[in-house]
Amino acid sequence: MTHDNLFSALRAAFPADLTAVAVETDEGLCYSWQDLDRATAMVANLLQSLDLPEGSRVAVQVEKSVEAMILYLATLRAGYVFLPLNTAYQSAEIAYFIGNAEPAVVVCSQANFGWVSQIAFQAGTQHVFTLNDDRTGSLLERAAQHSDQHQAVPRQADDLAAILYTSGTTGRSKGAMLTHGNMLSNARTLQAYWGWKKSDVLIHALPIFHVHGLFVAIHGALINGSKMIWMAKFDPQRAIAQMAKATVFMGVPTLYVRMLAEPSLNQANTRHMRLFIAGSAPLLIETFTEWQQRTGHTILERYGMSETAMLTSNPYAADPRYANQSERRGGTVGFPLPGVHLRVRGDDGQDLPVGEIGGIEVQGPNVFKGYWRMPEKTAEEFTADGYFKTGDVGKVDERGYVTIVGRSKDLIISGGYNVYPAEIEGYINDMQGVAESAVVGVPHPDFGEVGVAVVIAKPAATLKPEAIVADLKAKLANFKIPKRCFVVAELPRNTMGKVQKNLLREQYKGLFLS
Ligand code: MCA
Ligand code: AMP
Repeated sequence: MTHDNLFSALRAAFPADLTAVAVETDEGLCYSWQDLDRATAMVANLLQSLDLPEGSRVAVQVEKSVEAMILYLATLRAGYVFLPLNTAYQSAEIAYFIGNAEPAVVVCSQANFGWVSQIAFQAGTQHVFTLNDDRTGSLLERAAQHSDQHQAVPRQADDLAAILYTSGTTGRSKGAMLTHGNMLSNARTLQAYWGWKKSDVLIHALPIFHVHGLFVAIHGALINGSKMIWMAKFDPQRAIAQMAKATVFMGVPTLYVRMLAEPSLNQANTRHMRLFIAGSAPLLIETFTEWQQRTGHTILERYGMSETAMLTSNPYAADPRYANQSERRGGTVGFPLPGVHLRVRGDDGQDLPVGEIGGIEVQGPNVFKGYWRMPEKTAEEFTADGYFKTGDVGKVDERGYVTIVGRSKDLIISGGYNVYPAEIEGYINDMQGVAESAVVGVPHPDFGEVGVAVVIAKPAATLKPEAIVADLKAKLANFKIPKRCFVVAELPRNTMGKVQKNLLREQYKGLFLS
């Protein structure tokens, strides 16, 4: 059934006038709807010509570009499984993802072809293409030899469309398996809930290797037949300048903090805008309020995960399910989206009454299928009655608004990217002379939260914090590097001998605040 292919649903929403502009880059390059249709057909035909086994993964680590989005859409169109990888990931990280996912196709930049192809071929990948951010590379050269007509490969709602790796508090990263049905249902729900209009124009300013930029933003615009203004890299001044011709903006809180630092952010320059959406990390109430004062717009905060796409949202308009409330309440993530069941449970597994804090569990058509080749991990994260345990801690108030108050998972969210202390500690603990380490998140004015490493040396060993940081930089994505490192004599422990990270967070909480 072709209509269950997510691409087919997005394609069906293209406007009748295919010559209209679908994507305009902030450098002034325009792509029509027809361009998207033809280019995705050519890349889909190229992928299909490779005779890949059913369910093959296409792993992609390339800079943000419209062509990278086309590759994503073409992968859906050809019925394969898209696996996006953050461009900050270095060789050890990429080796793990490729080794674990065993993609049939890998696409990387020309600059990284040497080391990426070596990893890929060792993992059994048969095809490695290049795609650069200036519309060059072997992928496009090869695709140009294929037809610009293509019939989307039939897919069932339950078929895999993408795998998104998300790190774990313990052990290695897990690949969250998202289906065509997961993403299509979420896109349709958000289209209605956020009141998308035919005339909307989205400023696309986020990276396209995570849920926010790849799914929420791209699906949101395409399923509505709306134009996107495409920013290869977020720049606060340029984003504000684009608002005169746009209506919707999506960003992680750091983007809002950075735009607030620009004198050009005012009511006049944002008058054309209809909706500002924030998510991926907690939006400080100060940011929410200041934005309201400066622009007259109330940011709509929503909450989601790689495993579930979007789960809750503040209302855009009156929500009949919640006494027609339309207030976007700062500090909350709003109501469960239509179709999403959300409950808060205590440690004993019992539902908690209104206002009480516990673990957030969710169920809905958007909730993923499980972790790639990890049935035990998947089983651990679901309750017997099929709810997914988010690892977020929160409450629901008497009006139905959900507030996230913390996380039971040991996770730092820095500028919208997830950093797992356990991963960083593992690398530090392997360094010569290190006895033990603890990485904690502390408040940061720009990134919201950043990591700080606290390290103990082995007896008689001398450790230099700069050397530890330099060593980490050589191995890990840059956003994971602790912003400060301290070598100390001991770590605070409870009576069970467990490191008390809450005390470390308290001790270092003022490091970046003036
Ligand atoms: C960059 N740096 C960071 C981060 N980004 N440090 C900590 N956290 C970060 N997020 C550091 C780099 O390591 C580098 O340090 C220096 O900043 C400059 O790097 P550059 O790449 O030039 O930074 P930037 O362009 O200013 O990037 C900041 C950014 C970016 C625009 C806020 O991080 C970003 O686009 N974040 C959005 C992430 C996102 O899309 N998340 C959605 C996940 P040095 O010079 O020392 O090396 S999806 C999700 O969470 C769920 C499902 C949801 O609900 O949406
Ligand atoms: P990821 O693993 O990148 O999918 O990150 C998902 C996590 O981001 C969630 O489990 C939350 O902890 C966090 N998150 C997403 N949106 C929000 C939000 N609006 N407020 C607080 N935390 C959020």
